[in-house]
Amino acid sequence: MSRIVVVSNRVSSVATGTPAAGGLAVAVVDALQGDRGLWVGWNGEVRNTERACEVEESHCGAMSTLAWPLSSQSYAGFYRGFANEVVWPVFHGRTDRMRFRTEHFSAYLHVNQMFASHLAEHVQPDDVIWVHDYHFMHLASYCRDLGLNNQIGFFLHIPFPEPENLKAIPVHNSIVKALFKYDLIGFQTEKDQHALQSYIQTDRSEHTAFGQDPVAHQSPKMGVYPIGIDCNQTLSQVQNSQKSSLSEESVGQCGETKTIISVDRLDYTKGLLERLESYDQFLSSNSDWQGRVSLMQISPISRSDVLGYEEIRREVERLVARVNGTWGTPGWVPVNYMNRSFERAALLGLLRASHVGLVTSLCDGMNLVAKEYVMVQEASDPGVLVLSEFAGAANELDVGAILINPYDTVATAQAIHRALTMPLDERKERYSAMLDVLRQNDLLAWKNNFLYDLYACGAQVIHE
Ligand code: ADQ
Repeated sequence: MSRIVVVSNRVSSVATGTPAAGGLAVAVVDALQGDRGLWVGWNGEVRNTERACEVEESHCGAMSTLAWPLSSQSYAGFYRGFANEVVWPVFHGRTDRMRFRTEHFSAYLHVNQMFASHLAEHVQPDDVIWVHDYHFMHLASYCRDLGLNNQIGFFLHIPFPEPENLKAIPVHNSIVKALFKYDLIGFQTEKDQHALQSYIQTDRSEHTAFGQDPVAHQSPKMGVYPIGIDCNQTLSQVQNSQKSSLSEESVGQCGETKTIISVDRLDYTKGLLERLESYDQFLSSNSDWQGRVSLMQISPISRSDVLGYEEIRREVERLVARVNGTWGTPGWVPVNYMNRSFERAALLGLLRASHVGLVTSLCDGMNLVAKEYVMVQEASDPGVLVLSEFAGAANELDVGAILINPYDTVATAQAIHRALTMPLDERKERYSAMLDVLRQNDLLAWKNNFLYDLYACGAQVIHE
């Protein structure tokens, strides 16, 4: 029987059972519960050398996992260098943050090639390979070189950049050519798919090197598969959190206080600075809310050794201190700022107990926190989602969220006020419209739609 073989950068959080504070890890764990298959990736360790014998095998439900360490050279070039100092910023529209170095790209290729070799050893001919995210854009290409003829699909969890941004990466041709070796490329939104298609069109019409390459004329199948959440599991997890008193203790310390919650990795794409400025603006223009509202900002530290992340952390800390210093009183802390990871049930409990969910991403593939916030609300008294129009989730949750442009701090402050004062009937109406969407486009739909298309598209293709 054919298995699903999943490739993603990290598998360690599953194997060790530590809570994952990243969308991909959370989604992949939830999506594959109960599936028979294999999950391969980096175990999160960095060693001096890379040896094939260091592959660790373990089990996660019905899935087996295979994970291995990276050498310090691969970690620096592949992970920190090309993946997170080139692809991540450029794909999120931040070409100004790109630091391209040829040796980092070589390390990226090396790691993709190494993953392909591991796959070649472990996959069976009828396995279907599902590759996740921007760390592995060249993986199918190396798999084909090694003679793997399996169907291989790629899902991009982050946005795809507009052609003018993509072209800032000196090796953009190589990236797109490599993507063409997949049978199926999946995106979060139409806009992302359109961005790749317009790159291809522009390139063909300009007759550049890539446009003249025959491979460019055999486009792989592409599709839009907005990632969702496992609605029932999320609800049952939040029921567990109600058994603990964490949410009641932490949210709404005294009866009259309302809580705004924001949960995101400490990353410059999430609009943390803009959010804090907006909250500051809100407190400044709504003095009657001073002492009656608090912002719970949960931001696990992420990629602290990647360029720019220490800087954003310092900036966030400075702004939190400024807002608390300006508005705080002996009995009231305006921003409750935490860097820790939470058990899933506890985190969902905090989301449920908060009156407003505030998502201000400047650019975001989807943003699962927005979906989780809506899913766990109490139907009889739901909170309000204030959502950046630049998060992929806005394409679906526009039916009920208050959409904002996070750069417009005055309008965001007004949206916060509107959310805090929204009448119950309107809150219920908005919540129920969003709930319908979440149930329709849930995690199972995402997985099934992608795999259905992957099985369907590659069956008769023989890769030379
Ligand atoms: P992320 O950028 O990590 O994901 P997001 O989609 O919001 O962003 O997912 C974060 C996940 O981690 C959520 O499930 C959240 O509950 C969890 N989490 C966050 N902070 C946590 C904490 N302190 N403790 C425990 N859990 C925490 C990437 C892309 C997104 C895309 C996802 C999925 O950047 O755009 O939506 O992948 O495709």
